[in-house]
Amino acid sequence: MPTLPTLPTLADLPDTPRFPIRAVSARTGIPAVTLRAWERRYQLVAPRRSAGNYRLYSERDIGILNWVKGRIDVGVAVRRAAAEIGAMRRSGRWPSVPASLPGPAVGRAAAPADAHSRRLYAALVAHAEARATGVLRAAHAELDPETVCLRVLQPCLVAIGAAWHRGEVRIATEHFASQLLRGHISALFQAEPTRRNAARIVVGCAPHERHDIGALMLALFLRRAGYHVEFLGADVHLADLVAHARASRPDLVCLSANAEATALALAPLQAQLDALSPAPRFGFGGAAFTQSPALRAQVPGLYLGQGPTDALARIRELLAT
Ligand code: B12
Repeated sequence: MPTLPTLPTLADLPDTPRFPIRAVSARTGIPAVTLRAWERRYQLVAPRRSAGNYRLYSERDIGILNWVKGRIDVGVAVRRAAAEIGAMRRSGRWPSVPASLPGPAVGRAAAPADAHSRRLYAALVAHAEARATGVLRAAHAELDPETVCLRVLQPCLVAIGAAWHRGEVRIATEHFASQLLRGHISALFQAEPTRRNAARIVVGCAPHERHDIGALMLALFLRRAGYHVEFLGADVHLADLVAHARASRPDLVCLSANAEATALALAPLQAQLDALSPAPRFGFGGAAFTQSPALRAQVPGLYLGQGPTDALARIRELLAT
């Protein structure tokens, strides 16, 4: 008699913490608030935490939640389904993976970030706003916000800039795309809770610098990492910033520059901040400093690295001391 292939069980699914609660909610159809309540009441799964203390679920966690949802859908009470899965786990007899379970192990594979980025680009150059927001929604269902920013939005903006430079898209198209994506990141930033008792960071752009999307991404990453972040946007006036720092006493001021001229305008700031008591630290970054490393030595202060991920690591060290 031919041997039947063994069905994979939930224990065969990878247990690496990867997915934020929003992605889990999209993949299971269980609202985030219910996921948190089930965790408290029934300890169905124990998601680990990101550096910013956000829940991260594994493929196996999603499998368990889908299994429980399947039981509820056929009329079993959640408490009972939780007890069933608990007993199976303890005995080591895990249920098999439901054939309909989405995810990389079984069923439809997730679209990689660059596929989302390409779809987003196509929607934006066609000025198809609803399609673009649909792509953003799909990307967030699969990826954490940091990955969406760095691997979906940033490459899309760079591609739009290059197409504008080659004369393939209009200025109006570049403006439409950058405004839509800026608005999207701004909404993510505002949806994050502000933390009153955390270290305070002010983020903005150098004088006359209008490219503020990179700085906004940095502000989002820092807020998600638990800092108290104030975002001032483009073209910050330095004397006014110093007056604001005197009154609001931030621990750190972070400014971004995209071009050499705006980067050099930052040179006097460190000395002006040093005159305050307490004196905030000053960090800078942005495309100008990435493209021209020699500029870093011309601006007193701390170069925070090429992107928000490097900056976050440096800021953690800086503010811990
Ligand atoms: C959108 C856009 C605009 C918008 C900006 C809208 C806004 N609110 O930001 C508008 C229309 C205003 C604009 C204006 C101009 N733009 Co423009 N613009 C762009 C475009 C298409 C996207 C920029 C962007 O958001 N990129 C995505 C972000 C996420 O990338 P980023 O800024 O580099 O940020 C990343 C890192 O640098 C870093 N980072 C950024 N800030 C900080 C800060 C810290 C502390 C740290 C640690 C890290 C960090 O982290 C980010 C994430 O990785 C780019 C194309 C491109 N290649 O980027 C052109 C581009 C930057 N623009 C360009 C130009 C020439 C201009 C103008 C001079 C055009 C003009 N003649 O008017 C003006 C300049 C205005 C000014 N004074 O600043 C050129 C710059 C060429 C150069 N290297 O000098 C580019 C590259 C287009 C091109 N291919 O030629 N622009």
